[in-house]
Amino acid sequence: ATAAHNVDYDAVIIGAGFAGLYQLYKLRDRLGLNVHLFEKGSGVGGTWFWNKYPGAMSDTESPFYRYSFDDDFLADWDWQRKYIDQPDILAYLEETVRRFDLGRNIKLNTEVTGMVWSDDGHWSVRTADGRTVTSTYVVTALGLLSATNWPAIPGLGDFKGRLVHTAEYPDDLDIAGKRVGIIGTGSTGCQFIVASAPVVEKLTVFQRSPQYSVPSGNGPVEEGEVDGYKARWGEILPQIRESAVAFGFKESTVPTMSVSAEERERVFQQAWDRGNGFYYMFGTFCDLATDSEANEAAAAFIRKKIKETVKDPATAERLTPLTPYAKRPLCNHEYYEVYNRSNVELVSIREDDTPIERVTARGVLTSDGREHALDVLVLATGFDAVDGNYRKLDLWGRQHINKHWDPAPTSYMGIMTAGFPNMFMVVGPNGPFVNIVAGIEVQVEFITRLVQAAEVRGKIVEATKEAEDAWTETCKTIAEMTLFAKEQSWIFGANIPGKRHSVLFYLGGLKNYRDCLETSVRNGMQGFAFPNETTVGSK
Ligand code: FAD
Ligand code: NA7
Repeated sequence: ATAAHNVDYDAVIIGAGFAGLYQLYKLRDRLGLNVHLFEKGSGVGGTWFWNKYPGAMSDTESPFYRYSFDDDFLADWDWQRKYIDQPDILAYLEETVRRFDLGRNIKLNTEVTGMVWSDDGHWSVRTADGRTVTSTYVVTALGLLSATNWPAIPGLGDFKGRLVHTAEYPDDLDIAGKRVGIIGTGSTGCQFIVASAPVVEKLTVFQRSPQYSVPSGNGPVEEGEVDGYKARWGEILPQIRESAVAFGFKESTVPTMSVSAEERERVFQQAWDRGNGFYYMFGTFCDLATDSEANEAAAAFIRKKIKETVKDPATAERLTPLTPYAKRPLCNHEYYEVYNRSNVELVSIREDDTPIERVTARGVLTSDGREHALDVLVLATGFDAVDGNYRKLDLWGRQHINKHWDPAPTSYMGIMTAGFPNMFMVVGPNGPFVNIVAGIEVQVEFITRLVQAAEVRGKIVEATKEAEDAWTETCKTIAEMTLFAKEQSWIFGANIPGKRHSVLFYLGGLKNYRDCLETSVRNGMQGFAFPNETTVGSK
């Protein structure tokens, strides 16, 4: 294709994770565009390049945490365990690059620092090395859990041991035989805790909020299991796209309180034995995320398990959440069991317990005057989720992104935001809350259609403000129907001090999300404007 307005590229993509790599393939090999991808890391893989901490893995089961767009790739790539570990996911994404020859259009070690839209129809994209390139379209595949949250804990700089964040985990750190402390017990913290406890001399867990974690059911795949999946892709893949959370199981349609207490117990126990957090939350009954009584029944079952599992009653009590079960559901192999080990200590740093006073040269000082001596301090304090990486950019559409997204980030279907023409977001604000790879594929495929439409309709496309406002309202309405909205977590940006609690996801499920996209397509890309359309051919 010939680039418009004498630009360097038809499309620039930012980010080489699942989203950016697939988008590169689509725009280059399916639309035949001249595409260039910038990645700030020294390798591809995104999340799976950066998060190299012990225990890092997906909690989407192995068969469903992969691309589905290429039949040969689906047939060729095997897996050994129920969940894929970080090194294997990274190897898979590196193989994606090799297999589709993507490397020749990827520039690593190159951070994009700013972007400016020009109303003559192109973006100027500035990189940290001081260079600027121009492009008709830009796809921001910046990642939704990618902007590291470094907490403002006093004294972090004084620590003389090794201080690391799980999301920027170094290659050269060996924790074996060391005294390790960890702050944060989210999905990441729990994975690190389970993996590190058996190898370190002592593990001190600084817990602000206790977590609900159900068993993962991880382990080696059974004989013939992988081949069984491979024989059934034809039915599995459509099922995922027709489901709500896209985790490869059929969501329950049974209300929790419509069955007897014994039946509830049986269903929760069956899910506990099967494993997987999303299955426990969405495969057991249909209303755990929306009905308080149902949610409490599921939470009470987990609390009972904690009490049965953890031998020291005081530790069990500190590990037991009393809040609703309404954060991203977690699963681990033997999480609560870890606290029965003699080399693991749980320190509750809740305000009314023994909060951290400061980090010292030797370790962590808590409000009871104890200094917990450490060789390594690990921060598993999460991310400035979804819009975090956007706000770091000097990003100008018709106005600056921070002004446009004040007080909260918005979008039309998670893909475009009004006033930022030709900028397409993958997993942008108010995209679907699902198994992310499945969500990414759907969005990338839609973005490809939008670009294709723009190519024949004047090379400029933009979400309309009306469509964006309506989508924002839809996301808000759905979110308010759920219990998730009442909990403080990254799903609502509530984990970052000073960040406003706002809706960051479309919680209506993948099937309904796809229906919205399809409706737009059927109505000639409804919700998007092509301002140059009437002048096509006159240039
Ligand atoms: P990312 O993989 O985050 O890639 C974004 C890339 O953009 C990064 O490489 C980053 O360096 C680059 N980048 C950002 N800004 C710039 C810039 N300005 N210039 C240049 N490059 C830039 N999801 C699930 O569905 N299931 C799971 O089990 C699951 N497990 C997870 C476990 C962990 C520990 C984490 C952190 C996340 C997990 N996720 C999971 C979410 C995961 O992020 C997504 O599944 C998926 O990997 C996101 O891919 P992406 O391409 O959208 O973003
Ligand atoms: P999360 O889920 O945001 O968890 C972060 C954890 O760190 C959580 O336990 C927080 O406690 C804790 N935290 C955050 N800031 C602080 C400070 N300042 N002091 C003490 N403790 C703190 O991030 P994850 O990386 O675990 O997971 C994010 C997603 O990535 C996950 O859902 C997967 O999809 C992959 P809090 O609960 O806020 O009290």
